[in-house]
Amino acid sequence: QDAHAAEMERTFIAIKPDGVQRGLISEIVARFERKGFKLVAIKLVVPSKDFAQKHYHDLKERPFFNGLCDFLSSGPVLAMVWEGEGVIKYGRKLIGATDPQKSEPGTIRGDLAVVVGRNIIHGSDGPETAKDEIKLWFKPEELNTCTINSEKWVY
Ligand code: RTP
Repeated sequence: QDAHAAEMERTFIAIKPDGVQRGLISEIVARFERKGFKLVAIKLVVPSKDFAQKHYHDLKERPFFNGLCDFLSSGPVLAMVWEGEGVIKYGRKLIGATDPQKSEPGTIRGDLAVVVGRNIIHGSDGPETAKDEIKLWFKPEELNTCTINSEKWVY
């Protein structure tokens, strides 16, 4: 099982301050959990602005970068690592399009958000970003490897 887990795909998912303040943690965590993905790490943190800038470094040329970093550091963020086959791509599917006006009903943003600046959740957009973001937000010892064992029921 450990060898299996070591190869499993992982993604970084964060509920932004708006999602936390609106009481949407359980609703969002439930969607990933029910799908069959495995929770590997979870913590509530208030990121500093400097940390938010690191997280969003790819967007530093965009006009909304400063406001976005102010927003991410404005309150508690629920940082998580989820694991499972195809979790990076499928996690983005569960989340829905960046702009909630364009996200399909049934997706997290489609069902629970209205505007792009308050789209409640972040998910890594590819394997490299996932690796970098997990490393930025979590220490290796914070990543759980053994307590939840749903694999034999999901795969
Ligand atoms: P995320 O990284 O948060 O999962 O979002 P994403 O990949 O779907 O979208 P991305 O283009 O990476 O943008 C990151 C976040 O920036 C905010 N944003 N604001 N026009 C705007 O005001 C604007 N555009 C993007 C959103 O919060 C988006 O999630």
